[in-house]
Amino acid sequence: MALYNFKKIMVVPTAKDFIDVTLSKTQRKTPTVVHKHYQIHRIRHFYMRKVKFTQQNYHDRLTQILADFPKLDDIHPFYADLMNVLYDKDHYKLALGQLNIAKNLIDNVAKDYVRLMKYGDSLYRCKQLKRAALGRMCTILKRQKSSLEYLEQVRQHLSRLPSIDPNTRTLLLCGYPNVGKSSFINKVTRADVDVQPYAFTTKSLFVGHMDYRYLRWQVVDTPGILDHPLEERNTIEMQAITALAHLRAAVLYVMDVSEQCGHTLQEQLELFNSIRPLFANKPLIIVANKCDVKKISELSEENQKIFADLSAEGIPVIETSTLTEEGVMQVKTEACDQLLAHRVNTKMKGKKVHDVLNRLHLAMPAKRDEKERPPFIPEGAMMRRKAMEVDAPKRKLERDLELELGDDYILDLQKYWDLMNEDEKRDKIPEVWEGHNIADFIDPGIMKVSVREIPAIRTQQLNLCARCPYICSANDPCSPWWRSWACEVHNRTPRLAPSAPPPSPAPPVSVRVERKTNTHLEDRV
Ligand SMILES: Nc1nc2c(ncn2[C@@H]2O[C@H](COP(=O)(O)OP(=O)(O)OP(=O)(O)O)[C@@H](O)[C@H]2O)c(=O)[nH]1
Ligand SMILES: [Mg+2]
Repeated sequence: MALYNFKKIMVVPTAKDFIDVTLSKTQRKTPTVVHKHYQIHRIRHFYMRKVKFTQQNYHDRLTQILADFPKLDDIHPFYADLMNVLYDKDHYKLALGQLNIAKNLIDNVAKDYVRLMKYGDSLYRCKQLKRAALGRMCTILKRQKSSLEYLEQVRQHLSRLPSIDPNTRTLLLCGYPNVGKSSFINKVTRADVDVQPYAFTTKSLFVGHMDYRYLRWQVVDTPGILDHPLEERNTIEMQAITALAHLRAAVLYVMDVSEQCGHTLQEQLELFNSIRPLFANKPLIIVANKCDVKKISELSEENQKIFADLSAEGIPVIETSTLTEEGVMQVKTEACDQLLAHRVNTKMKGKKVHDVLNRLHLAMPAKRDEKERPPFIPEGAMMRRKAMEVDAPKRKLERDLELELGDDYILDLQKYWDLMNEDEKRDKIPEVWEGHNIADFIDPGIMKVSVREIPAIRTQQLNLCARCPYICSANDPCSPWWRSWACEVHNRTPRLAPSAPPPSPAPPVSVRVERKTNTHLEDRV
């Protein structure tokens, strides 16, 4: 399948760059030293080589440019017409023709000067002939300045054209500007076409791809078309017309039922009728868009008749809204099914179908005899199948438990722990803080201390503080106790620093901390 992808065309250099690059290459890649006392044939050969080398470089590069650009007669008519609309066929052909002429002229100049050089009788004369030859080649190329610039612009534009395959299954969106064509393509494909609330947002063709029935489909979004004679259509509109004329696609004619696009339904119908010849032999669907704003049933009788007439002609009218996605998938399936059926029909009418049908044979085996021939299934497979059929009790999942217990459910993942010793599953895991096991510092009787006991415990603590060898910190009310306790533990004589502030009455500390420390102390003292 020929895919039209024009991204591979090589950059076309400007005339100046072309000349600079070629001359520099000649200088770099041909010998540079020659002496007048060399034999004359050696001198002639030295300069001939330079002329031939330069000519060959020009020739190769020009040939490549000519080969890279698509020939309008060879490519699909859709692309040929599109290029005519975008770049003007005559201008394009002229530019390529000019380059071809330049190539031949350069070849002839080189041939002439090489011939003349055979008669060169001195180094000076040969050198002058070489200079003249290269000079003339460069002049020929300089004259192609505008052609080269034009072709470079065409190349840049071509490389940005969407890669539309004219032979594949295609859905083509068309209609007045601002009716919601781009919104539709964005919904059914992964394309990201600009959508704006003004006309002619889309100025060129866009393509998106989607899947339907395990097949790849391309959806082409076209710029809006206005209703005026063909001659008055601008380049933007002509791209849509070209696509309509050449792509064998299912056409989705999008109409704006709400008339928010700025064109009445009557105008949209007139455009439909004026471009109708382009829909010939193509599946056609009317997409009545923006039904979230206004439905067909809410229209005036006159406008409703427009859609009724179209339906009566056998053209499916489907109400859609790309905003709420209503009807969008219906349009997609309807259009794809219609196009598939149409393509099969066209193929059946063609000559090729007989060649294919001759090769096909649909076997309809008849019953030979009454003998029973059951399928052979290996024993191993039967066993496995049986094993699968047995109704093994389903494992109860956490989700089932959750549903069963409702609010009483507590997630317990510990029961799934895979330990060497099953009994250890429910063991408490020590909580470690800064290298200490917190359980070592918790008094089992802590919870038994009542709030009324707190002042007594506090007094006890203060007494201990008096014996503390460390300076108390006012910001850290617990520290006196800890320090005293440290003294107790280490059997050290408590000492009060002279600068230590007298222990203040109970600072505002959390009850929890107080309880913990004091009861602990009681046990130890
Ligand atoms: N309410 C409503 N607005 C829509 C719907 N579809 C498109 N629009 C709006 O119509 C405006 C034009 O939508 P586009 O998708 O850019 O229309 P278009 O036909 O591609 O326009 P051009 O590119 O200018 O030809 C945008 O403001 C959209 O938001 C629809 O189903 N309902
Ligand atoms: Mg658009």
